[in-house]
Amino acid sequence: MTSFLLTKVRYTPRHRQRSRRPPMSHDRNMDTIKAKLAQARSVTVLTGAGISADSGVPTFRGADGLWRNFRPEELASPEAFARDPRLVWEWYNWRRGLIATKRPNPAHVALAAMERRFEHCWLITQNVDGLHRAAGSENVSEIHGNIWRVRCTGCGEVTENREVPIPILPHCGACGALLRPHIVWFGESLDPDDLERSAAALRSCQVMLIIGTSGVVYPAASFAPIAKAAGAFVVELNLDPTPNSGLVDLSLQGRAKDLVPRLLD
Ligand code: BV8
Ligand code: ZN
Repeated sequence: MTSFLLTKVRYTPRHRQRSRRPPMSHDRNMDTIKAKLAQARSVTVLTGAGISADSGVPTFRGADGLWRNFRPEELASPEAFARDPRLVWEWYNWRRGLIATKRPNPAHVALAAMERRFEHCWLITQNVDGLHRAAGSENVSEIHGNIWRVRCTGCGEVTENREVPIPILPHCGACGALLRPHIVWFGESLDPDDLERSAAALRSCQVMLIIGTSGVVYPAASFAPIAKAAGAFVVELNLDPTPNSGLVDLSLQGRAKDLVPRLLD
């Protein structure tokens, strides 16, 4: 019944907007982006939680971003960990349990393929879920860390840990001190090498793709202007408009899993 109705609706101009068929400008914009990519030797990509939403990973600012009514910023901070490390570890344990069941979606997979298609292609992600590497991307800067790594608060040793569940309040095998997630928390600086590598990729690309990020967390939120100032053609692919939408060359609204693979066909 529904599908028939839709088919019918598709052909009356007044209802066209509601039909799933993207507006003509959408296709024309997609062709423009593909033409820019066809001329590019170096492409830089910035991703956020939106690219993993189609894999079922909650975003930060979406309705599903809250945990026990705590805003992520309240838990992802050194102050929160000092105040109540058990609570913070319970939150990360919950996210690890959730992410462990998730797989890369067509957007992650398309970006891994894109890496092989360009002379230079660097992917800067704000996500700690590890899904880009799981999809086969290698040229990746995980600027906010990775949820499958832990760091000792005593000797600083960083180790891979994929235990689900992880014992709440895990301790270091070497020195016995408390372990913390090897993740960049609010108020903490990013790894200087990651910043260096990201800046080089932003300054040397002909095309920058910004995918699935609300563009409110710094320094990642300052990356698009850097690429733009260096002459790159900057494209935003996002479900909703963002503060970036006004400064990029082209902003397409839609789901990453639908839009990103189309860049390669
Ligand atoms: C620092 C790890 C030095 C934790 C994270 C300048 C101005 C103002 C504030 C600051 C500033 N400089 C520094 C700050 C402070 C702070 C900051 O930016 N605060 C914000 C809130 C204003 N920055 C820092 O503290 C950084 N450190 O700068 O150190 C310093 C320190 C103090 C003061 C000066 C300098 C460290 C920031 C890193 C924090 N750690 N993550 C963890 O994951 O557990 S940030 C975390 O939040 C994520 O990694 C990500 O970066 C951010 C969430 O944003 P998004 O990923 O974009 O997700 P969001 O849900 O918001 O949006 C999703 C988007 O996707 C939406 O637009 C939606 O429409 C779209 N979408 C949804 N579904 C889909 C989709 N799109 C496509 N397809 C779909 N299916
Ligand atoms: Zn230790």
